[in-house]
Amino acid sequence: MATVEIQNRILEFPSNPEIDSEEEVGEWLEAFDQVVEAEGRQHGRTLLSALVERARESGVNVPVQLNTPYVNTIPVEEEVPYPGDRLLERRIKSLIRWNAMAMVHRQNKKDPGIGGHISTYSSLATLLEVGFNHFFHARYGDQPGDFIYFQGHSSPGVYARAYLEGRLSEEQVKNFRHELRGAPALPSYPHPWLLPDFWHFPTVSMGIGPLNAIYQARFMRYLENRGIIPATPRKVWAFVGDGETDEPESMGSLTLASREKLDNLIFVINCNLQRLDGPVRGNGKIINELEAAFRGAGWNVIKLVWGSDWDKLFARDKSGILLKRMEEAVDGEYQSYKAKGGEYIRREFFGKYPELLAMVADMSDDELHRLNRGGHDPQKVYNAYKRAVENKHGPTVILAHTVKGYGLGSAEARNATHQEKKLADQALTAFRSRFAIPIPEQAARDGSLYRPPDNSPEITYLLQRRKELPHREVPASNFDAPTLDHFAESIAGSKGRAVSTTMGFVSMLRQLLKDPKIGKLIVPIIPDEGRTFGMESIIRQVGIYASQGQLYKPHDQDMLLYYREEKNGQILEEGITEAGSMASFTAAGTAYANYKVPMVPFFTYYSMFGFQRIGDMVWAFADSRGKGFLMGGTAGRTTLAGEGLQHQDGHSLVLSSTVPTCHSYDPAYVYEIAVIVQDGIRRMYQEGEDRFYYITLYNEDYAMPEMPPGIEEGILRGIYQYRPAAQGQAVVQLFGSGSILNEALRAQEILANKYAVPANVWSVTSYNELRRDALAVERWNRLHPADTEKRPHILTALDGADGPIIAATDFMKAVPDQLSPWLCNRLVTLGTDGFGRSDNREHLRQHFEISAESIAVAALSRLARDGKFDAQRAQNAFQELAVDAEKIDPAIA
Ligand SMILES: Cc1ncc(C[n+]2csc(CCOP(=O)(O)OP(=O)(O)O)c2C)c(N)n1
Ligand SMILES: [Mg+2]
Repeated sequence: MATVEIQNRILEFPSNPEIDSEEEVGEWLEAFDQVVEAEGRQHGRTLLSALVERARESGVNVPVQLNTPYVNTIPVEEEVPYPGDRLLERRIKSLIRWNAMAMVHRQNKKDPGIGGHISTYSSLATLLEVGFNHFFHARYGDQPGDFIYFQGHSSPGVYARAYLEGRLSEEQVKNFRHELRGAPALPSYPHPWLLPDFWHFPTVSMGIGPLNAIYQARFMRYLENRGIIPATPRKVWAFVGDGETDEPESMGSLTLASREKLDNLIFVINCNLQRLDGPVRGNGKIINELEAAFRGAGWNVIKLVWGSDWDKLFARDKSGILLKRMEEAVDGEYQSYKAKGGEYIRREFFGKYPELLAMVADMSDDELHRLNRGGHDPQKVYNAYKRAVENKHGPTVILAHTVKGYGLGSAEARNATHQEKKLADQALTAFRSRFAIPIPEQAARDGSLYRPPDNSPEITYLLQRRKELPHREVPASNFDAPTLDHFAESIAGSKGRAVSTTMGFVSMLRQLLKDPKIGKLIVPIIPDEGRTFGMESIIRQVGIYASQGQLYKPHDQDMLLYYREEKNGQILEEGITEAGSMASFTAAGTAYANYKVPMVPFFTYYSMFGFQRIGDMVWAFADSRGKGFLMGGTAGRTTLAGEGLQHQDGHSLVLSSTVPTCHSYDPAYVYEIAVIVQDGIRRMYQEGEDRFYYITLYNEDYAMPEMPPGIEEGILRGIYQYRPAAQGQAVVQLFGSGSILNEALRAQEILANKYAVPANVWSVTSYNELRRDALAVERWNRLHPADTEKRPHILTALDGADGPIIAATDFMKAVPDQLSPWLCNRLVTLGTDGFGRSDNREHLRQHFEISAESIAVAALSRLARDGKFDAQRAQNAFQELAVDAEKIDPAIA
């Protein structure tokens, strides 16, 4: 049998007696052991890699091994010494630990139930402190510094450090979670909305931080490759909980990071083995599970399992029994060892094998309990970070083994530790002694804060090590928004040609990309939907961003609109991931603050797969004070025909209305979009307003009219009269939005021609803007009863326009109903409540009762009820206009 074949057989059938020669294997192993002994582990690794490579070349099917032994990736002999003052850093860390704990404790004593977390930070302290003291940069030359995505629940520790640095005042710290008392205070978690010069990234909704961090690192490369910012050694650090990795968002985009070779990205996973309720993987090992997942996804994995205390035990272990025991024990047991102390560890861990027990015979129970885990050992952490920062082959993840509730005495490693908010008096004094906090016993019991004097060695060192932390800063705007003249083509209308608002928008985007001033700042983002929206020409115009350029000849290269990928391409074509696209939108929409470049993102997607799928990320975007345009394509439950209920969106406008800084518009004509986009760019980037836009785009083709004069303000505020009654004083008002405005216009004709009922037609571009205005006015009136009452815009806009209002929309009735409090019983709403169908537009609009005929009969019906039209004639109209009055309610169909 050929050698290759034998090897293959061994791998496939390792227990085949015919070929499984123990002796032969033994010889190979012995030879290998000798090499490692004589030349070191690194040499062993090199040899083995070469052998594997050779085997692959010879066609040997080498099994993939994703897990390494349950020890540190960096062997002790490869470590470099710690560069800092360990003792002083430990003092500082102790003070931060104390203040973090005290901040939460005292607040809960004062205000039970106000909440807060002490055990997440207690596990993370060393991991953060080594970063703060030795790795995180405030800036690189004139460029901003590193980005840190903190675990949201560790915020007390981040605050406590800033307090020692003097960046936060004692008053702020004392008002942790008490922001509404007229004094400087601190919000619970990282919220740029609430503390804009401190926090960059809202991370407390789990999974969003790691996902956004990946796309942030990618966006940094995008800006560099496009020549918008210079390349720097800047890093994105994401601190992630081990329980947090359960979230699909945390793990869903790992391959993007390796594919893009993001060596500017470092994940630190705080493997304290616990989440909120209990162990993360009680029956297994979260570190090994994550190692395999990250390595499989192509990341550089650094396991940081054991602290230096274990090194001497490893040195004593000649047979490998210690590693064997470590491999055997599962996380549930590792948790118990810390929860139950030294005697238990001796009995349950070391006691399993006499040889192992003998190894620790000279150690006290207390020493066994204190055998440190990797994530609590600055020396090990420093070395892991150093490797990560120096790695040039892609992203790195550090899997750091820690203890949840570290140092909290009876709360350490307990299942309930996450919910611990207060410590008993005894635990507080024990904490004070363990970490040597120089305050009187009573002060300890009260959870008093402690900051040494400015000239103390601790504060001096702290400030010396780090002049300034990365903090959020927004430069003054020097952005000149293009005026409406730049949108001339969009305003001129389509000259009778039938086009969709989507097509109109794409042309507008093409023009914006050509703008000499802001063209390069535009970031078009699409999730594999470019062709759906007719964006091929944009792909040709500015190219798709591809960090490696285009390594292949596209098959359509000889065509005008070929698939063009370029290293400095401008489009972010994200593939089928709305979450990933939203993360890019977030990186781009906050670049004005993070990179000091006012990028203007347009994320165009299937509106159905937006807010309802990634709403939490949109919320975080708003918290981040993000700017830009979300363009909801294929909008409308009846306008997107043929696709059925999973595609047809009739509710994204309801969902978008819930986000405070999101301004939602449902335009019917391209000139409306032009006015909204122009003003949006001006307000967000020139005026510096914290807002962003959601604009629906439809795929129905119709002639786009030229913009009538004097309606810009109406478009922006949400309503303008588009076509008054041709003859006579209107007795009914028809509201239409988006593509359904055309149905309202047709209804106007039916009513005039068949029933001699004059009606005005209004384009309602935003019910939500009108509602927000009315709410603000109403609030002012409520608060100022002695002043002259103000009127909401919706009422002044309708001055002189009498009769019932029939509001028809391709969205749910809840959208126009937002105006009910002010339009009272004048309002009749027609919308698309219920599941969609796969039929064509005509049938869908009949089904949902928003067709022109349905609008016309709704008007007659309402006029009849008001005594303004003959009731029987109204009833007959249903038959005349073929509207089935007895069909099933679409809301429940
Ligand atoms: C999306 C989301 N779901 C649930 C929570 C509630 N929550 C807060 S902390 C936590 C447990 C965190 O465990 P882990 O990620 O391991 O972090 P640790 O505190 O252990 O460091 C949970 C479930 C949340 N913040 N976000
Ligand atoms: Mg955890």
